[in-house]
Amino acid sequence: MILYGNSASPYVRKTLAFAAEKAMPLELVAAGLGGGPPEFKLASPFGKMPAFQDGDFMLADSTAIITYLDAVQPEPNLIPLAPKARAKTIWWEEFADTILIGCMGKMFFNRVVAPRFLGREGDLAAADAAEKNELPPLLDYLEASIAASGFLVEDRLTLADLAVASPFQNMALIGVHPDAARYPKLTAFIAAILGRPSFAGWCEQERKIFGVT
Ligand SMILES: N[C@@H](CCC(=O)N[C@@H](CS)C(=O)NCC(=O)O)C(=O)O
Repeated sequence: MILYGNSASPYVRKTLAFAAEKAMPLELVAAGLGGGPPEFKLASPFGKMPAFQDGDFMLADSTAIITYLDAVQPEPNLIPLAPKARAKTIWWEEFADTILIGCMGKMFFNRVVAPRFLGREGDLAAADAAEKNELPPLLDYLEASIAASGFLVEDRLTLADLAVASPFQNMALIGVHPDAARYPKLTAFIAAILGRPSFAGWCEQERKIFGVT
């Protein structure tokens, strides 16, 4: 099975971590931002990463890909089966993919992606406004939601944790860290989830590429 993209995308990283937690072999082939082999363009009609290939089956979108991986290999379970926990897990993935990444993306895109990879200036005022105004309520919400167990749903690792933790690696790459004094549960959550073997190797590789110590 092939995943097309770059682990620096929070959607790609989440998908890689999901597969790794299930010990499913996934080969990462570089693609995105206009690059990538013809198969990437076939699998992702609008050029967004990640895209996916399993034989002649092609698919785009991290949530769609994760749905496929989960159906192919249900164990270990990462999307709970109990109705309320299952629905909450999907809520957290949606929160991460749209609200949290929507905010983080303004910082990451304008401070790093635009100047470094697209050769144009980013909108630094938009990045600063997102960090100052949009981010704090999201961090407050997460701090109030993480259970004493350190997980978001069912007091165990689920897709919810993988989806929410992933964009915090992008924030770390641009030096944005939640204040540990104000957000102790969130700080511990981020360290624990991104420190798992399913994430740690990718995070380490990205730190080297982005020159973060
Ligand atoms: N809903 C999609 C979002 C994918 C997405 O927006 N990927 C970004 C990178 S983080 C991308 O490929 N952007 C390039 C573009 O929009 O052309 C998913 O979950 O996979």
